[in-house]
Formats: sequence, C-alpha cells, structure tokens
Amino acid sequence: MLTPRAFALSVGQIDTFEDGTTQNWVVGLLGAPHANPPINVSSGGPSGVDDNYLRLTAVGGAGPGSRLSTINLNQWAGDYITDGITAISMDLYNQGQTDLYLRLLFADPIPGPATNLAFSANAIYSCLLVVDGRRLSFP
Ligand SMILES: [Ca+2]
Repeated sequence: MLTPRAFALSVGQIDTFEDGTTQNWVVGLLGAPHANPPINVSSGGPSGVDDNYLRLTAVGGAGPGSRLSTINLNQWAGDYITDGITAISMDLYNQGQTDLYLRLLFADPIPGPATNLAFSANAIYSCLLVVDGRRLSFP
C-alpha cells in the first residue's frame, strides 16, 4: 500500500542529495522489479567534485525499468496551485547514448489507481551528452 509522509510543498524547495540518500525518489512502487533503481552519486553534480546527485537509469525495451522515470510521494506531493508553485526546474546531465524528451507527470495515486493525471504539455529536449549539465525549467 502506498503511504505518503506528511511533507509540505514550498516555493524554492530543492533536493540537493547532499545527505547521501535518494531523497525519497523511488521506482517500482507496487513491487515491480527494477534493474537500476535511483542511486545517490557522491560527486559530479552541477557544482562538480563532491556535489551529490541522483542518477536515474533506464534499460530500454519494455517492462519495468525500460523508461527513465522516478516518483516522489513525499516532499514533492501536494497541491501545487494552492501552494503558488508555477514552475519546476532541474539540473540534468544526460550520460546515456539516447536523446531524451522529458515531461513531468502529476497524479493522485493514493490509495490508487490515480483518478487525476496531469503532465507537461510540451516535452523538454535534453540532447545527448550535455557536458556541463543544464538547468531546465518546466513552466
Ligand atoms: Ca548536490
């Protein structure tokens, strides 16, 4: 069963991953196996050496882990409109061999299945091997 913790959204909140954890970013919520779950990498984030970051990996094909995705039911759960949040930004570094088109998905999966879904209308393109990382914003 999915059980969110009590967190509140706030304007300006950021996940830095400096605590060495994945900061509640997960995959396989309903027990689906994933060959490469999110991991915290201790160096190489946007500020370089000793800047932790979250590494996501997709294995391609079909089935669990085939697509680059992750879920957060904790600090990123809430009512974005009521809380005055109008955009979300993230630093990205595509280390794979495939160009990516990224979207954000918002849903109310608890207790499930989701009855309300919303996703960013326009995918943001992350080209192959952006060397210095890149901050993208989803309006
Ligand atoms: Ca960091």
